[in-house]
Amino acid sequence: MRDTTHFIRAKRYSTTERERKRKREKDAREKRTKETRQTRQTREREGECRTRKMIERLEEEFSDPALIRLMEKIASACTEISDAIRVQAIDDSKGGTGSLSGRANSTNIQGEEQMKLDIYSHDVFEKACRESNACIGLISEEVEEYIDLRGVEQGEQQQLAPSSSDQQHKGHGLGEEKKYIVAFDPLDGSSNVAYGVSVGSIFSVFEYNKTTAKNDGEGNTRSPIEEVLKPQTGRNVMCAGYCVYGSSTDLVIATRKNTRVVGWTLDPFSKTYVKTRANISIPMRGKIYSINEGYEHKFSEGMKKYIRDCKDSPTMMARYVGSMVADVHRTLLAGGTFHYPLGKLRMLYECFPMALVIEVAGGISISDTGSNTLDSAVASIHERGAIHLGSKENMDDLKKCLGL
Ligand code: AHM
Ligand code: MG
Repeated sequence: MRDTTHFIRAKRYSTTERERKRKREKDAREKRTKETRQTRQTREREGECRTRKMIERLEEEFSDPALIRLMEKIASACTEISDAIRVQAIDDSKGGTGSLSGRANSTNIQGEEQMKLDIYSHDVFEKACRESNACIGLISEEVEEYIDLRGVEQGEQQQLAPSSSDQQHKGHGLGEEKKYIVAFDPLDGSSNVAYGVSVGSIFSVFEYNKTTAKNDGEGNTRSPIEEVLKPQTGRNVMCAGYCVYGSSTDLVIATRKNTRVVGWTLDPFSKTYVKTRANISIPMRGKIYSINEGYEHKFSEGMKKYIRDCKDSPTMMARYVGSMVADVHRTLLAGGTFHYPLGKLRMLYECFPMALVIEVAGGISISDTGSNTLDSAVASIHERGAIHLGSKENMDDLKKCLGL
């Protein structure tokens, strides 16, 4: 008889091996499913956390639910922009088609070259403001015309699914009157991104008050854009702020009503803005002056004298990042002065918001002629102006030099 013991043993062995393999695969599959489920649950929990308290203790600063919603949306837009800035070089090095690095091969209304990130940031900001259902119109550095949102009041607004954060606030925009106009520079200093230098977003919020808009003196009602551009426009900014994408992402908001400047720092893990500075006041005197001295030959004699005095002073130092948000943020926290006398910076979404932040924090912001920045009249939405801002005592020194 043929000896089949070896064959049977081999068969038994391979059956056991196959079973083991099958079990190994099943275990791995179950492990993967469990991990995926856990990841999804964690993300969902993080998401809930994000919408539940995207900005810590925001309600201490604002009472209007529409404004709270708008600020939450702006904060989340800033998170998105912050993330995009930090990964764009990585995406680009991998040759991704959706890469956000470099030039967009287009120019904005001021004839300045746009970066892909400028356009991306504008889109993110515009979407956020639209989704807040709180805005009647928008003004952006990257778009020539005023963006009128009145037309979508009934149609598009009804179709927008309210987010979970919307649902927490009663009256999530449906039937609620839209009354805010946001002017923004979605990505200030964007040419610095290529070198890993701090950049930022700046915004100011105007309120369109139908009652005051009616009182134009001639029985007409001013349109939202006329209301934004009426005399002493800067005094109509009800709140303003910026987000600096630096070694940390910091959101700073000034409210005229509360006369308070508050700072939040983004926790990159929970994507929550943690209130880190409850009431910022600018030091009375600082040791830093900040200006692009490369243009000194174009400056007034008074400005040249101020720079000379700073250089002669044993305590003064110069710092200039070349991103307004970063230079103003440092000026706000450390004191001193920031200047752009040549009138490059735009009034509605660069000068006014920074002037409000500095003024509410106890500092001063003026034009070249010494008038308070917020008292300036603005005739068009992209109008530019000269600006000097900073600590009271340093600004007094400057005013003396300028003969004011
Ligand atoms: P941008 O809005 O096109 O980025 O330009 C504004 C920036 C400010 O952030 C900064 O203060 C200024 O331009 C720097 O200009 P300069 O390079 O002339 O010093
Ligand atoms: Mg800018």
